[in-house]
Amino acid sequence: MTTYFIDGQFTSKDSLTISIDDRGYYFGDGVYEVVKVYDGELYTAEEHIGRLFQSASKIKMAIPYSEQQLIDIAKELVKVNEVMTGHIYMQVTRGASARVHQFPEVSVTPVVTAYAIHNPRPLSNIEGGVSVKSVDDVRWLRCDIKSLNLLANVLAKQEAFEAGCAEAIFVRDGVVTEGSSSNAFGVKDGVVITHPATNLILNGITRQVVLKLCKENEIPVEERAFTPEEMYAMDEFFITSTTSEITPVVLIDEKAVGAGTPGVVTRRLQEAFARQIPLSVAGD
Ligand code: DCS
Repeated sequence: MTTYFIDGQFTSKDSLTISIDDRGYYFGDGVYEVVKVYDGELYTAEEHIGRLFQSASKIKMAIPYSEQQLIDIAKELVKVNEVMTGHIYMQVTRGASARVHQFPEVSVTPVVTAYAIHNPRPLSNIEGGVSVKSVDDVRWLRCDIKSLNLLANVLAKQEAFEAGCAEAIFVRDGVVTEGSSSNAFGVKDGVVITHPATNLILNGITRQVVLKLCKENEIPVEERAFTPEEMYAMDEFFITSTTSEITPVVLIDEKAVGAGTPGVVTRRLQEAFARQIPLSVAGD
């Protein structure tokens, strides 16, 4: 039986209870993280938990644990659930309190919930690439916060799925921002181009890893806004996230990207990425 973490306790899914008054349930009033597990070890856990605290602080919520305590909880979940390749899901809501919009009394403690789940690397997408669909970015203006409020992302992903695509690519005011649950990158004439880390995107941990790998491999990068027209004319395109890693995009709005197959810069970055995750899963 899978062991979950809620409110200070490790427990089975069947015996855990969540209050109907939880503000995550009423308002999506909380923040979350997804941390990858490779070879039974957390990958870039400090960065993810650091971002969880930043997200919480941006919504004026105090997490009732230290960063190290949350990392220890995540490690324990990986261990007791014997997850080798998978991920941790962790969320913090502002707690349970009768439904009024303003914050509850300070005595109401935020609720931390987490679980570990087996989830293989999406190797067929990583190898063969995916199709994406551009969708209007109707999200709020604080996309830098990894908030539980994901309705616009859910609707965009559904629209993409219904069109037979793996991901929706958001476009706001004539600019490509990011995916519904990923960051978006183009490659033109050997230069990697991605939206800068402003309030309009989530500064993905995988995005940051990719920018570091570009630097190490002397691949030039431009962090700048680009238009959908530029996107269609890219030689290569790829999306990144904790679970999808570096996934090539071969079709955008039914138009082939470059030659319609994953590009050379994307492949170089995938290889560099695979080299810095535990060896036993690099070919998993
Ligand atoms: N942009 C958005 C809107 C996201 O939701 C995510 C991750 C990313 C970018 C990529 O960030 P990371 O590289 O830090 O993962 N979304 C998580 C999710 O909801 N499931 O998996 C990852």
